Amino acid sequence: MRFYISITALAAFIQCSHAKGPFLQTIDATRHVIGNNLWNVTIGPIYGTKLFYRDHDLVGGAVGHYVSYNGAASNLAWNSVAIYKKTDQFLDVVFTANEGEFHWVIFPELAGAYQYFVNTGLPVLGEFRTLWRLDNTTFLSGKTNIKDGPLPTFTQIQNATKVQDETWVQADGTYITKYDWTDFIRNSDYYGVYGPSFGSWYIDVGKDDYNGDHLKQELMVHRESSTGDVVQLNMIHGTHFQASSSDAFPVGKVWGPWLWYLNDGTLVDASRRAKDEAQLYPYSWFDNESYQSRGVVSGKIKLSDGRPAKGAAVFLGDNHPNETSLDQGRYYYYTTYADDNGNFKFSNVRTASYGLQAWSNGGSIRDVSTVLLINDVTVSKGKKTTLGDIVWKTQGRKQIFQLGDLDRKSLGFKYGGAPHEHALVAKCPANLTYVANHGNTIEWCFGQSALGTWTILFDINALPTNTSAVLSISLAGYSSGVSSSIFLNKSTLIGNLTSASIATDPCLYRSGTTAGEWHYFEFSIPGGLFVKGTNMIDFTVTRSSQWHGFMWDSIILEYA
Ligand SMILES: *[C@@H]1O[C@H](CO)[C@@H](O)[C@H](O)[C@H]1NC(C)=O
Ligand SMILES: *[C@@H]1O[C@H](CO)[C@@H](O)[C@H](O)[C@H]1NC(C)=O
Ligand SMILES: *[C@@H]1O[C@H](CO)[C@@H](O)[C@H](O)[C@H]1NC(C)=O
Ligand SMILES: *[C@@H]1O[C@H](CO)[C@@H](O)[C@H](O)[C@H]1NC(C)=O
Ligand SMILES: *[C@@H]1O[C@H](CO)[C@@H](O)[C@H](O)[C@H]1NC(C)=O
Ligand SMILES: *[C@@H]1O[C@H](CO)[C@@H](O)[C@H](O)[C@H]1NC(C)=O
Ligand SMILES: *[C@@H]1O[C@H](CO)[C@@H](O)[C@H](O)[C@H]1NC(C)=O
Ligand SMILES: *[C@@H]1O[C@H](CO)[C@@H](O)[C@H](O)[C@H]1NC(C)=O
Ligand SMILES: CC(=O)N[C@H]1CO[C@H](CO)[C@@H](O)[C@@H]1O
Repeated sequence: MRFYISITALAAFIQCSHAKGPFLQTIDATRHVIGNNLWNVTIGPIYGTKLFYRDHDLVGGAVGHYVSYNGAASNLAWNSVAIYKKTDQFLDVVFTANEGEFHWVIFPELAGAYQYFVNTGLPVLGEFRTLWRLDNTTFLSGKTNIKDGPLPTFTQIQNATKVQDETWVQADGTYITKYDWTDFIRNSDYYGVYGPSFGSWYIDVGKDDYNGDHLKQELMVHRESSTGDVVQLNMIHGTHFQASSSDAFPVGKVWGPWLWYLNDGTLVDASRRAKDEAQLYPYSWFDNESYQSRGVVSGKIKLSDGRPAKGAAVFLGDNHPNETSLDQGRYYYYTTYADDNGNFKFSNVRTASYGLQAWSNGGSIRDVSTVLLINDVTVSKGKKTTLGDIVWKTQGRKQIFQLGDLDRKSLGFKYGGAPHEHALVAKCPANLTYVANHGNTIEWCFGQSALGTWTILFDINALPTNTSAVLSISLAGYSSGVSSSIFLNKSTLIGNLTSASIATDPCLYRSGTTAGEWHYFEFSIPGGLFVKGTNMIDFTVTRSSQWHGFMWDSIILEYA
């Protein structure tokens, strides 16, 4: 027996002095080294530096790892460091700040670590992130689900002229902006930065901790413009493309665990790892009762006119919501799409009561402008909540014309959904004429910004006895400073879209091309104003602001 005990004691000694396996090593009161045989990082009062992996320092002269909120105004300062949990499988090391606990979960064979944050005292905030600022000679390129390539260099930025927030124009007229490295976070399977020999990635399978809905976008990676660092961002609560997103979080809200993963820089390996992680979610090793307590929600949605809610966007969010689905962010959020028959299913939903919403995502229900809301959807641990057949009441009006699909996106219009590029809206014309129900939607541009008039011509061959109508305007996004007036047949003002009366989001001027914050308006048109034959609706921009304006989703005219 003595023999075995001394072996164990010797093993423990080796673990401390030579750092075999997952370890926490204290250098002094404010400096600790964590890692395993494959990697280690030295974490100071705020920053993690000296990130060694395969004998190479991946942080070098860059700032390193930290956690911060509200536009980098506040970096979390670690008050204490401790081993939170040690099992046969892993070591969970916790760094505690006034705002909460940041955990690193280290497995022996894993290059990288799982990370999670438990809120204890975060203020009301919009932006909350963890990040790596890494060595810019090791990492050269960025990768999101929609963009892969070299980051702009520090020299290119310094040699260009700043035109707005993190945006520069180069001598050849092309732009550099960090916002080109934006993606829809719920579509992301893995993203990060890489070079010829090393890659650093974030793989967040769960995503229910993020704020917002299907169209939640975030900045993923970029070049730090004042230092040249390569930045790998983890915006776990963000505001970059939203009108508002200020939230007060319950104590105990947990973000993560997500995986921060190191490799040799190959994308196939990172992609394979992401697929493997998806099979493991929710992580069985994460011993947290609320995290493990999950159920299933399913149902079948049919429109009140009998059509199945084919492909509808379905969202499980705040119960009795007082914010838009994109703005919600206090708790946990789930997104999916209905199938061809209107069936939907959410798996692995945390136990709670939710508000379920559904809206058109185009296709065969592209004309439906109403939003389904069902409150008090209760999810219980290990149970299936079956909502059965749900009837979604449509607006039930007779259509005169529709331009674009109702899907909260600019897709189908010129530049709609194009690769990120700053100032694309400046290529849309000042004046434009579109023939409803005839023209290809590509003749309409995704955004209206310049002073001028965009006209829709539409024919009415037989006037009904009552020509009262409703003009519905759905905007995929809006950046303030641009106002317009809407006229019928040149003479009758039927409404206006006025800056300051519409909540603004930065999407259009931050190289967004698909969506920002969704807005929906209905304008009544009294009877007796249409003529038999050709009529017209004009959108006349009366006030403009460069690169700002309206990003279109759909325009629908219907008899009331
Ligand atoms: C961290 O890794 C480096 C490089 O492999 C190594 O020299 C160093 O001893 C490691 N630190 C600890 C505490 O294990
Ligand atoms: C890396 O950062 C340094 C400053 O720390 C800068 O001089 C250099 O140009 C940067 N490299 C790139 C490729 O941006
Ligand atoms: C810097 O800008 C000048 C023109 O203003 C251009 O000729 C030169 O190639 C640029 N240099 C770099 C490194 O981009
Ligand atoms: C588990 O989650 C609950 C509620 O989200 C939280 O209060 C608690 O601190 C968490 N425990 C751990 C170990 O993270
Ligand atoms: C919605 O309600 C929550 C909780 O009552 C509150 O904190 C939040 O400010 C409200 N949001 C809006 C936009 O009123
Ligand atoms: C747009 O049309 C108006 C009215 O016809 C005209 O005054 C203006 O010059 C046009 N703008 C452009 C850029 O063509
Ligand atoms: C025409 O329809 C509108 C909307 O349904 C209604 O408010 C209005 O009273 C009707 N007018 C006449 C003359 O029937
Ligand atoms: C916009 O229309 C509303 C009513 O429809 C009106 O009260 C407001 O004065 C208008 N604003 C502008 C700038 O035309
Ligand atoms: C009420 C109204 O303004 N009607 C006009 C609609 O547009 C046509 C064509 O320009 C005119 O002929 C109508 O007078």
